[in-house]
Amino acid sequence: MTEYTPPKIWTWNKKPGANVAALNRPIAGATHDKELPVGKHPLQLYSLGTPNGVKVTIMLEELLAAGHKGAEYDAWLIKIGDGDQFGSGFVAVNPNSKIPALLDRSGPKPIRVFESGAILLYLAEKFGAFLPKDIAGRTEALNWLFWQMGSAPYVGGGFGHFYMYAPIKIEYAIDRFSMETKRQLDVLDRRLAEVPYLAGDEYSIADIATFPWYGGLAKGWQYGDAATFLSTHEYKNVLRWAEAIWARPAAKRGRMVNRMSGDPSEQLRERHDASDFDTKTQDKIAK
Ligand SMILES: N[C@@H](CCC(=O)N[C@@H](CS)C(=O)NCC(=O)O)C(=O)O
Repeated sequence: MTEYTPPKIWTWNKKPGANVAALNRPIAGATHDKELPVGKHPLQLYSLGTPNGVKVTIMLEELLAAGHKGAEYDAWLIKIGDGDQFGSGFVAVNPNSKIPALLDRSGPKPIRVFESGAILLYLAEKFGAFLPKDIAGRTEALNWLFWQMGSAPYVGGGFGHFYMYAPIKIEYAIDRFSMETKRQLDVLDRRLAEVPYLAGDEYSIADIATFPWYGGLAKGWQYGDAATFLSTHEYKNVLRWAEAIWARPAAKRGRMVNRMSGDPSEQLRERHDASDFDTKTQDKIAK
């Protein structure tokens, strides 16, 4: 374990390479002036194909597949590695400078929505879809939605960070967050042994929020060999549920939007029209 004695007062070490991620700062707000682009559709999404971003694009694709034409959207790419999240236009939509962020321009005044869970709930309420109508079902869906929002940072900021991204491997940190990630997978596995979907019989925003994180982890999509390291094959009910969601065409389309890595045929960097899936993926653009 690396020995470190914290000083009495923490100070920001701005030396190149001193911070874990060069873009991280201990202060909020914009670093530069930059307006956001606006497309033709009512909903403008500013995002990236990470698990938090994919929650929203799966939801939008599910809404469109279910016939909600008002869910047509432009998905713009926010390159967080380049600092796009600190542009003034983006910060006006999300003062927390993180993707995903949504602007609904369908009404008299644009409505901004940030935090992926808030975006899912906003869209579910706006279109009356993917959220059970009865109070018990709705509450159970929200229980799992909020569970996901509170739990995933231990997986991403904890396990994923220390297992994959941190410049040094710290056994204490990897151990602590592996333990917690496996505990969370077991929470899900036990719930999914009782019911097909998190809220019960109905596929809902609770599943849409949870799939890109825990479904992706179980399927081996995240953090190198993390699925082997965490023995995710043990979580049979999570895997069964993940396959049921992955069988949905809207889930496959949603995972392609704003994607910057993986197979070029599965990367649709920006989405402005339903036909873009057939004509604008990276493999087609390269031709
Ligand atoms: N709680 C937020 C988390 C969003 C989040 O962490 N976004 C990451 C990408 S997955 C991000 O934009 N990071 C950029 C940064 O931290 O500067 C949500 O669910 O919307």
